[in-house]
Amino acid sequence: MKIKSKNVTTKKFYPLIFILFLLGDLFISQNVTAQEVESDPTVQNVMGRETVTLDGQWGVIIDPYETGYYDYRYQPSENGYFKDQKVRNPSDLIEYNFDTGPTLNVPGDWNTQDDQLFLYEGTVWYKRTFNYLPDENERQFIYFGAANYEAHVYLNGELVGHHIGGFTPFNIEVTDHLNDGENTLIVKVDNQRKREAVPTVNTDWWNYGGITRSVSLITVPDTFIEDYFIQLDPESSNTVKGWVQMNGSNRANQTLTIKIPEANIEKQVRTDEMGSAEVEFTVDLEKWSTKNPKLYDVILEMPEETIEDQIGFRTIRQKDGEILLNGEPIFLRGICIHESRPFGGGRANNSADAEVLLGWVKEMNGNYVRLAHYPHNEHMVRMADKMGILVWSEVPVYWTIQFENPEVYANAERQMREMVDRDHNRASVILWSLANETPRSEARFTFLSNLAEAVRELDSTRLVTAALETQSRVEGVIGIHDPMEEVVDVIGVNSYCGWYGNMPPEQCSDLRWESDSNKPVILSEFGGGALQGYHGDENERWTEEFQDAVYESNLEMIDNISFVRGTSPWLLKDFRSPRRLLPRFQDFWNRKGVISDEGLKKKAFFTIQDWYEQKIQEWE
Ligand code: GCB
Repeated sequence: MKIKSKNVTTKKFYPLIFILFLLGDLFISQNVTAQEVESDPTVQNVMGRETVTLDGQWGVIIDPYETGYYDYRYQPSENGYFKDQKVRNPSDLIEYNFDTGPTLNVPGDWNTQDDQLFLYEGTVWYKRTFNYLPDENERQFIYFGAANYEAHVYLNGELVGHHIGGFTPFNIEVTDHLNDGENTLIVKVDNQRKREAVPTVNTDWWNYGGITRSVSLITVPDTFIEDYFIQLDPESSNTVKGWVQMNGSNRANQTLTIKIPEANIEKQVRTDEMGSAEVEFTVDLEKWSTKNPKLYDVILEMPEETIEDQIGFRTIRQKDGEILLNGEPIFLRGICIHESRPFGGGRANNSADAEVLLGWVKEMNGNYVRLAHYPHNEHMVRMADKMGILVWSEVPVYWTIQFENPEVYANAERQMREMVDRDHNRASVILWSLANETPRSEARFTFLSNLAEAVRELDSTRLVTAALETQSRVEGVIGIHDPMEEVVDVIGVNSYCGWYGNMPPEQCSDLRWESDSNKPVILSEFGGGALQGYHGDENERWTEEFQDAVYESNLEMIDNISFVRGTSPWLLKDFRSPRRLLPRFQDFWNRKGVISDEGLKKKAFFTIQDWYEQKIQEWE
């Protein structure tokens, strides 16, 4: 196991604002203002910290022309025009008022909160005030679980941070920006699709906009534990390895104690000049597994701060075509999930949603989920830790993004880093996925190989995968031939026999598969659509019977593929998609769920459940 402590990033914001100030018009005319303002390194385990929630009703302004950001010459305003009215400059716009306008709930997508916003893509400004009395020896960060897609954050009339990427957390240090008493927080959220974005303009899911996950104000001591990575060494099941990263003026030469009381562990580490300390100790812990999702209380203690987390310890490896959980071969009995609420549309964003969604996976006899096609909220992975469900987590490198564009790569890598940083202590997460169904080219190979290298640098305890497309079919034999096989640890393949293409469902079971590689393969997507409650002949599309026939035949086909070590059919629940236009059957829903948008099970749910029961008999 390669241990590398987190890169220590310096806060880039203050110097930039200063440069902006000096360069004035010149800088603005180059239109690089907020694009350069980064958020701070993310604080680990926000759920285990002292926080004040900023969730609830926020005042909003729907601003399709970005009037609060660009003036009439289309020049951006560094601090936005929709300021806290108390600090408004005379030149600022006056034709707005948050307080007499509509409100939206945070966390929440705007599309399902207001009919007029159902198809809206653009800017919405959010505002809320909060009272706070900062303590001199403490530091504060505003934390966003996620905002889709681009966020500019203004506190008391000043731009304090900027973030790109709709599914990963970010936080901004606001210690020097908070007022004693009332504070005004304004966020510009923009979900316009862009060719150079990750994901790009073309996706098969709804572009839900807004502050989709919780917001909170985190308070930490002047020097605090910013992040830690505490996992089992995959090569040695009784060695705990990792690192701790401190942040603050006293981060060097700090002594920190790591305790696992239930295992009588109490180890001290000392930070280096950069505030990092390596962790390594030997201990015989009860292993986390799908049958026994044992979590230990892990406590990190230093004089000013104590943090508690619940961590499971397990190893995950691949060898000779097998996926090995704690050294034992395992078959992943899974399903794909979009981050949609269990009942109805809109984004899921809380622990109750996670419990229902993952509860269905358990009911289906599953032990694994593919969280498609972007990082889901933290409740999902925490719940998966508790329930003993293995997780495939991925970044939205989806279909045809601009592989040759270095900025696109930097964006994808940053999203990958934010995903790994948040979840690197979760036992449930075993697979980091680089991409979904990306077309083969040299540029794509370089892009994905670099992403794989980056993720392995961040975390060498988990496996790397990607969902590839099947590449050939010759005389009834499907071949997996993709240069990415060399790069990933586990090969994911999406294949829609019986749904897309001309082959009728019943013929899928006759297909044979071959793979160039001896790595384990997961059938990461397969299936078909049905309108729940619509019954008929199994040859009639959109009936539950047709969907079920697709499954029956595909599952028989999979039984004949010797190298498959997991399946995640597409998918648990119907989800909103602007690409799904067929009236009556789709009406903007992708109907490939085995559970309807209202949470009702279709026939295929039970077919998969039975097949997974067989897999349990075969593998356990
Ligand atoms: C796929 C994609 C998935 C789509 C699905 C479909 O291959 O990976 O995002 O939603 O097919 O329903 O066509």
